[in-house]
Amino acid sequence: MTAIDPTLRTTRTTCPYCGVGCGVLATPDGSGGAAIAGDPEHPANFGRLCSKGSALGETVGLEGRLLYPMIRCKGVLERVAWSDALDHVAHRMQHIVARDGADAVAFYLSGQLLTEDYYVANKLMKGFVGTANVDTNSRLCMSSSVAGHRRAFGADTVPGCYEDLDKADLLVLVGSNAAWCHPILFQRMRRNKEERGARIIVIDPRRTDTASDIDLFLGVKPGTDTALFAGLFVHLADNGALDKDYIANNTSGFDDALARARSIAGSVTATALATGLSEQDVAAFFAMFRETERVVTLYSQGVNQSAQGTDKVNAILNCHLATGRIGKPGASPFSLTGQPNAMGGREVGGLANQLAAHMMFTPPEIDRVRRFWKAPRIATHEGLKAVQLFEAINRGEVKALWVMGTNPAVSLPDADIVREAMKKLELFVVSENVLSNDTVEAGPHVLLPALAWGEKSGTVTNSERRISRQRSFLPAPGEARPDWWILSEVAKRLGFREGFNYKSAAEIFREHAALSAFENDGSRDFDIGALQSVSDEAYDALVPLQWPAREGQSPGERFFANGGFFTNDGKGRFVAPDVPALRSETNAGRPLRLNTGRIRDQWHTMTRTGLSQRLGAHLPEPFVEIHPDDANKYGVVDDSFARVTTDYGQSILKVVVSERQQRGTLFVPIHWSAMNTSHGRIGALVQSFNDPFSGQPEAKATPAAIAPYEYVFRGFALSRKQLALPPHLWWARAAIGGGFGYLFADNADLSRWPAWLHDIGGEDIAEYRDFGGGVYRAASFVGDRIEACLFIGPAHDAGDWEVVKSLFAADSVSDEQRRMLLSGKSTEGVASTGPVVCACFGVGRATICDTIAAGARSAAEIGAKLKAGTNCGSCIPELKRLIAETGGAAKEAKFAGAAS
Ligand SMILES: Nc1nc2c(c(=O)[nH]1)N[C@H]1C(S)=C(S)[C@@H](COP(=O)(O)OP(=O)(O)OC[C@H]3O[C@@H](n4cnc5c(=O)[nH]c(N)nc54)[C@H](O)[C@@H]3O)O[C@H]1N2
Ligand SMILES: Nc1nc2c(c(=O)[nH]1)N[C@H]1C(S)=C(S)[C@@H](COP(=O)(O)OP(=O)(O)OC[C@H]3O[C@@H](n4cnc5c(=O)[nH]c(N)nc54)[C@H](O)[C@@H]3O)O[C@H]1N2
Ligand code: SF4
Ligand SMILES: [Mo]
Repeated sequence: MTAIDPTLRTTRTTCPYCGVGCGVLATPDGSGGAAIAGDPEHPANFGRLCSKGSALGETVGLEGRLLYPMIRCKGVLERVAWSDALDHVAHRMQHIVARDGADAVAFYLSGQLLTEDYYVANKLMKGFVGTANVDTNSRLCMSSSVAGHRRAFGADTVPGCYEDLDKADLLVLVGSNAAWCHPILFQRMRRNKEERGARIIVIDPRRTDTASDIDLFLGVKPGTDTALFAGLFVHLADNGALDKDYIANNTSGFDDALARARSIAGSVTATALATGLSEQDVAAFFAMFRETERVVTLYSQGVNQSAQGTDKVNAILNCHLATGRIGKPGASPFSLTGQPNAMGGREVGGLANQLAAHMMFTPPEIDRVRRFWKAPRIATHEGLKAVQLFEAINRGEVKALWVMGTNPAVSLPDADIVREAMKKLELFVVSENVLSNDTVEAGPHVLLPALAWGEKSGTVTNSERRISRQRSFLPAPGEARPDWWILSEVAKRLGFREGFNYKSAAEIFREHAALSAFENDGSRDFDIGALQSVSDEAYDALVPLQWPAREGQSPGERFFANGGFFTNDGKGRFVAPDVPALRSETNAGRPLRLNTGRIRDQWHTMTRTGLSQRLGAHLPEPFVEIHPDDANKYGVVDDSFARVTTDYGQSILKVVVSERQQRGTLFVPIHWSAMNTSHGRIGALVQSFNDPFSGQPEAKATPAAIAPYEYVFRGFALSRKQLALPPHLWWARAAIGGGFGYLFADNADLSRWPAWLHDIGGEDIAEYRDFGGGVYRAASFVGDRIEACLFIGPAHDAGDWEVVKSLFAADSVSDEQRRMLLSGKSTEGVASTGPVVCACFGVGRATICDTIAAGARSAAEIGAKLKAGTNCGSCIPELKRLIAETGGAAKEAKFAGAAS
C-alpha cells in the first residue's frame, strides 16, 4: 500500500482577499501549488468563489518571495540570521524609546494580518512600549464606518448579517461596486432579486457593473450622499413612515438631527438640487425606501473615503433608526468591510484611537486593559492616525516605523511624500511576503520574511462578524515565520518575556477571547468569551462562528432590534451631520474630480493577483475613464493616452471614453504601482484631506486636469523572464501564460530596440525591420518555443497582443506561424479569443461575440455554451452589454483595450 502524503490532503481555509470571507478548500499539488475550490459548507459563500478566489492557486508560488531576514548594510540589504535581525530591531527600538520617548516609534499594520498577529502587535505597543502610535490601512478603509457606528450605537457594531441580504425586499448600495468588490455577496443579492423579486438601488457617481440591470440608479454628484439621506430622513418624517415607538424607547437626538436634515435638504426639490439628481429619481428612491419594511442599506468606500465619511454614515444610520429598521431579519444598515480581516483588526484595537477588544482610551477601560495585560506602560491617550503618522515621520518626530502587511508607498494619499518621509526614518522595518514592492524599494533598514496565505494559520473575521480559520496547507518556505512569532521575539528582547511567551496562534486567540469577556457582563458588544478556553484541537477544528459568542449563551446574530445600544444610557443616537461639502474646490486649472477605486480582477497593489495570468487578462493596463463630453472638451481620444495632473502629482494613462462615467469626473484604478507600470501609481495624485472624526482620507474627489499625451509608437514585449525595459517608456506589466507581458508606448527612435532584444538573449533571433515605416518585430526562439518577442509599430498597428500571447503560451510554433508572426498579418490558424471577459473560465470577448452571432441571446445561453459567467457571475453585466451591442461596435465592453 502506498502511503498518502499528508500534505496533499484538502484543507478548509478562508480566502485572503475581500471581507466577504469565503470558505476555500485547498488541495496542495505537491509541487508548491494547490487546487482551489469553494467550501460548500462555509456560510459566507456555500461553495462559490469569485475570479480572484478561484485563481488563488496561481499566486502561491515562491518566485519573488522574501524568504530570509535582511539588514541593510552600507546601503545594501544582506541576508542575516533571525537572531541578528530581531536583536537589531529590539536594540534600535529600545535606543530610540530611551532617547526620544515611546511616541517616537510607530507600527503601521494591515487588515490582511490575522487576528492573532494583530493582537500581539497592538498589545506590544499599547501595553508594553507605551504608545498608541499603532495604526492600520483600515484607517483608509473602514474608519469612517467605525466612527459612525460609535457615534450612533456607542460601539463599533455591524447590526446585521448576510442572511439579511437574502431576506430584504429592497437593497440600497451606496458607494459600493459590490459586483466587482464583493462579488459573492452581490450574487447573493442578485439571487434574491431573481427569486424573490427584491429591488436594488445603486447610488454612485459612476454607472458601475453593480448598477447594470437594477431598479434604480442614482448617479449622485460626488460627496452629496449626506444630502440625499438627509432628504430621505425628512421625507420619512413628513410622510408617516417613522417608527415612533422605536424612536421614543430606544433613541435620543431625533429632533436636532431632523432639524439639521431639514436645513440640508428639506424637500425632494432641495435634495435633487443638492445631489444633481432629477426630482423624479429622488422621489422614486424616497417612495421605495418609505414603502419597504425590509430594506438593507449597504455602504462601502464611496461613503467611507470622503472628507465627510462619518457624517455620511450617520446620515444613513439616521434613516434606519427612524424607521426601526435595524438588526431585524432583512432590515438593517450594513457596512461592507474591505479586507479579509478588517473586522478582526477592529476587534483587537488595531486603530490608533482604540485600545483593545472594543475598549477605548477612557480611564476605566485603560485600567481594565492594563490589569488584564499586566501592562507595565499602558498608553493613556490616542495615537497618530495613518495620514498624521506619516506627516509626523516627515517632520522627523516619529523616528522608527514598522510596516506590516501593507504597501503605504502606493496606497496612502500623496504617496510621493510618503515615500520621501520613510527615507527619513532612523529605523524602518518592513515585514513582508514579497522581496520587492514600492515600500520595500523605499529603503527599509530591516526586512522580515512573514508567512503568506496558505502557510500562515489563525483567524479572520468577515463583514458579518463571522470568525473563520485560515489554515496552512503549504510548508513554511525558507525562513519565513508567522507575524505573531516575529513580534513576540522582538517583545521578549525588549524585556517583555512574560507577556509574549506565546507558543501558538491558539494560545494568543484564547487570550484575545478572554480579554473580550473580561469584566464585560454584556456592557461591550464584542465578546467571544465562549472561546476563551478552546483547546488546541478545538481551535484547529473551529467552524465559522459569529460574535457575540458570550460564555454560556448561544451566539447572537443581530443587534439593536429592541434597542440595547452600547451608549451610557443604552439609547441609539441620531447624529446631526454637517452641511455636505467636499474639502477642495475644482477650479479652471483643475476642473475635474479624480475618483479612484478598484477593478474586478486585481487586489490592491497586485503583489498577489498580479501573478495570475487569468486575472491579468481582463484589464491589463492602467487607465483613466472619462465621459465622452469631457473627452471632447479636453481633446482626449479613446484608446490613446492622457496625462492626469493634480496639485500632488501626475500620471499618464490609457484613455477609456465611457458614458458610464459622470461628466466632470475621472476614474482611475488604484492597483498599479512602480513595480508594474511606469506612470500609473495613482496614489501620488490623491489629496490627503481627512474626515475630522475618523481621520479617513478623501480618496475619491481630488481636483484634477486631463490633457492628451502623444506617443509615436506602441508595442509590446513578451518574455519568459522579467525584463528591464529601456528608459523613458510608458509601460505596464501583466502576467501572461508562460511568462511576462509588457505593453508600452514610446517616442524614441526605433534604433535602440534591436540591441536591447539581442541583449535579452535566446538562441535564434528572427526579425523584421522597417524603421522608415515605424515598424520593428522580432522574436527569439529556443528550439520551437518563443523565448521573447517584441512588436513595435505606429499607434494602432503594433500587432495583435492577444494573438501573440496565445502563440507565446504554446510549447512550439510551426514555421508557418513563425513567418506569420513576424509578417504582422493576422495569424491564421491561431485562435485569438480576444481580451478575457470571464476570468474564471478564461473566455475571451471574440469567442463570446461569435456565440452571440450564432444566436445566444442571454447571459444564461452564453453560459450554457461557454460556461462564461457560470462561476462567480461577475462578468454577467459585461456579457449583457455585449449582447446589447453586438452588431454594433461592442465598444463599451472593451474598457482598457490592448495596444492592438
Ligand atoms: N476586485 C477587488 N475587490 C476588492 C478589493 C480589490 O482591491 N479588488 N479590495 C477590497 C477592499 S480593501 C475594499 S475597501 C473594498 C472596496 O469596495 P468598494 O467600496 O465597492 O470599491 P471602490 O471601487 O473603492 O469604490 C466604490 C464606489 O464608490 C464610488 N464613489 C466615489 N465617490 C462617491 C460618492 O461621493 N458617493 C457615492 N455614493 N459613491 C462614490 C466609486 O465611483 C466606486 O464605484 O473592496 C474589497 N474588494
Ligand atoms: N487612492 C486610493 N487609495 C486607496 C484606496 C482607494 O480606494 N483609493 N483604498 C484604500 C484601502 S480601502 C485599502 S484597504 C488600502 C490597501 O492598500 P495596501 O494595504 O497598501 O495594499 P496591498 O497590496 O494589499 O498590500 C499588502 C501588502 O502586505 C503583504 N502581505 C500580505 N499578507 C501578509 C502577511 O500575512 N504578513 C505580512 N507581513 N505581509 C503580508 C503583501 O505582499 C503586500 O505587499 O488602499 C487604500 N488606498
Ligand atoms: S468574494 Fe472573492 S475575493 Fe471575496 S472572499 Fe469571496 S472569493 Fe475571496
Ligand atoms: Mo480597504
